[in-house]
Order: sequence, then structure tokens, then C-alpha cells
Amino acid sequence: MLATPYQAMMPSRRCSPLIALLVMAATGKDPFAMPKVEVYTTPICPFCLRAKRLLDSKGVDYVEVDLWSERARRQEMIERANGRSTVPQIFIDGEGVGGSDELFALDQTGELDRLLTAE
Ligand SMILES: N[C@@H](CCC(=O)N[C@@H](CS)C(=O)NCC(=O)O)C(=O)O
Repeated sequence: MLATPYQAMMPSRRCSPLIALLVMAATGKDPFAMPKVEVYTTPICPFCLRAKRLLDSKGVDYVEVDLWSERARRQEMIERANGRSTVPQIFIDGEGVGGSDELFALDQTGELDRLLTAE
């Protein structure tokens, strides 16, 4: 059984094509048109793990930028996040949503599912 509104609206690519067609017919939306989610992380960061677990639990695909592997991109993250330098920094369709605490706060209000299903 699908657990969250996000999963109900956006079946993963592992789901049956029939389910995807039914969602498309019912909503008029392409169930595979997922927003681009980017997460800047470091490998030993509990807040990063927490944020990634939440996204994983929703079946969200995301691009992870490991700042230990890609050190030069730390400045890019700071600029995109308006000066915030902690990890994680999470972006949904280019918009910064903050770190792990902010991601969980958005989830509490239902706003995260809305952002993840917005066209
Ligand atoms: N409230 C922030 C806390 C993030 C945080 O403190 N991250 C640590 C790593 S786990 C950090 O970036 N420390 C500073 C640094 O590594 O430069 C969140 O929820 O994302």
C-alpha cells in the first residue's frame, strides 16, 4: 500500500506502468515528471544522513554533491544557499529549502510533499 501522498502521486520508476497510467489519467500529470532535488553533503554528517533517509523514505531521486569529493563546490553551495555553509543544503527545483531541520519541518506541515509533486 502506498504510504504517503507523495508516493500516491508519484509512483517510483519501479512501479507498474499501469499504476503510472492510472495516475496520469486521474491527475493529468506525468507521474515521472519528478522535481530535481539536490543535496550537498559530507560523508560523516548525521544531519545529511537524516535528510537523505527522509528523501529515501519518500522514494525521491536526488543528486548528491559530496563536498569531500568535490571540494570546489562548497563555495557554489554557500552562494546558492545565501551564505549558509552547513551541510546538508537541499534544493528542490533550484530553490533552497535549507538543511535537515528545515526539510523535516516542511514535511511536518505537508509542504514537502507539495513541493515534491509541484509541476
Ligand atoms: N540545523 C542544521 C545543522 C547542520 C549541521 O550542523 N551540519 C554540520 C555537519 S553534520 C555542519 O555542517 N557543520 C559545519 C561544517 O561542517 O562546516 C541542519 O538541520 O541541517
